[in-house]
Amino acid sequence: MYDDSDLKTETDIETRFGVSRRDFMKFCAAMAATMGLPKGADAQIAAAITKKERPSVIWLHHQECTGCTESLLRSEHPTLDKLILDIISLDYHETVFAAAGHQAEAARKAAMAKNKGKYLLVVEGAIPMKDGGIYCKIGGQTSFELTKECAADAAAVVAIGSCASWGGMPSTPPNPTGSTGVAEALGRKDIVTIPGCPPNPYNFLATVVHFLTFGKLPALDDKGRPTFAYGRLIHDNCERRAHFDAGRFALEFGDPGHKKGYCLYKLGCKGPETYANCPSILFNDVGTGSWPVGTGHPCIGCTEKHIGFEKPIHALADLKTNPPTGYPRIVEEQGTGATLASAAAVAAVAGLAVGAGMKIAGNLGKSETKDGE
Ligand code: FSX
Ligand code: SF4
Ligand code: F3S
Repeated sequence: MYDDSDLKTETDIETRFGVSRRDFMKFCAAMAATMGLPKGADAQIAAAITKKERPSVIWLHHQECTGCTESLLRSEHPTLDKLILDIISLDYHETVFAAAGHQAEAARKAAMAKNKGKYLLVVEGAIPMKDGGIYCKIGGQTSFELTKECAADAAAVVAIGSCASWGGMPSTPPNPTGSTGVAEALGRKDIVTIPGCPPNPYNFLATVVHFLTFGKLPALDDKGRPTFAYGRLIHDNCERRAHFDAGRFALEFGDPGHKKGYCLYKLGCKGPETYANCPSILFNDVGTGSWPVGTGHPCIGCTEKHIGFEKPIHALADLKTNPPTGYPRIVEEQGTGATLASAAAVAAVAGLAVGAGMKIAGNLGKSETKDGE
C-alpha cells in the first residue's frame, strides 16, 4: 500500500527527473486517467516510478518512417520530455543510439543478457517476409531474424505503431515486400499492439507504466490493443458528433460547413468505424493538444487494419451506430419562430447535455445557410 511518506522529497524528484514535484504528480495523474484507473492509482504509479528499477527497453526499427519515435521523443511538454528516459532505460534504439555498427550490436546483446526475461522489446515498423525477408536488414540480420532473437527472452513484446501492429503503410496492397506485423511474423498471440500512425505517445507510456507499477500488462482486446485506449469508437467521443446527429456536414474542404466546424463524415471521416482515444487524449501534449478531426481533417482510421491506408479517403465510413431519429437539431432554422426558451426546453426534454443546450441558445439568432445539410 502506498504511503505518502514513501514518496521522494521535492529535491529528490527535481534532481532525478528534472521536473517539479507538482509536474511529476500531474504526469502520474495523467497516466492513471489515460488508463481509466481508480482513485489512488496515481500515487501507486508515483511510488513505482520513483522506487522501482527502470525497465530495460530494447527498441527495434524496421520498415517505417520513425514517426513513432518522433512523436514520443519530440514532445514539447516539459514533463513528458524529461520523464520518458527516466521511466525506461532505453538500452538499444537504432535511431537515437550514439553507438554504431558492431559497438551497437554488442550493446544490444549485453543488455539482453543482463536483463534476460525482464526487458521490454519494442518493435517499430513492419517486417518484410517475402523472399526470405531480404528487404530490410540490420547488422547483417533480416528484420524477422532480429525480432525473433530479441523476442525470445523478452518479458513482453510491444508493437508500436500501425506498421508493427499489422504492417501499416508498407503493407498497403500490392505489398511488394510481403510486409506484416510482429504478431503475424512471429506467429504469437501475446504481442501488445499500440496502432496509430503515429500512435499517441501517452498510450505507449501508459502501457509501460502499467507494466512497471502492477507487474503485468493492461487488459488487451482480441487484436492485442490495450482496451483503455482502443475500447471506444472515435465517433462516440468526437466534439463534432452533435453536428453528425443533426445532419450538419462539411461537403468540401473550406466550404462554410467546414469553416463552422461541422461533421467531416462526408469528407470521408473514418471515425465511425475506428477505435481509438484520439479525441479524449489528444496529441501534442495534454491540455494544449489537438487531434486530426479537431484541426479540420477527417480521421483516416490509421489505427485500423484495412481502413487506414487501404480504404480511400473519399469512401464513406461504415456506421456502427446510427443517428437517433428523435434527436433534436442543434440549430433551429431561421424564421421557424423558435425562441431561445423553446429551443432550450426541447433540449432539456430530450435529455441533451447542458453543452448541447447552450449551443442551441448560442446559435439562435445567427444567420444560417443550408450549407452542409
Ligand atoms: Fe511512421 Fe512508426 Fe506510421 Fe509506421 O509510426 S508514423 S509509418 S505507424 O511505424 O514510424
Ligand atoms: Fe466526428 Fe468524424 Fe464522427 Fe463526424 S464522422 S462526428 S467528424 S468522428
Ligand atoms: Fe489516426 Fe484517426 Fe486518430 S487518423 S490519429 S485514428 S483521429
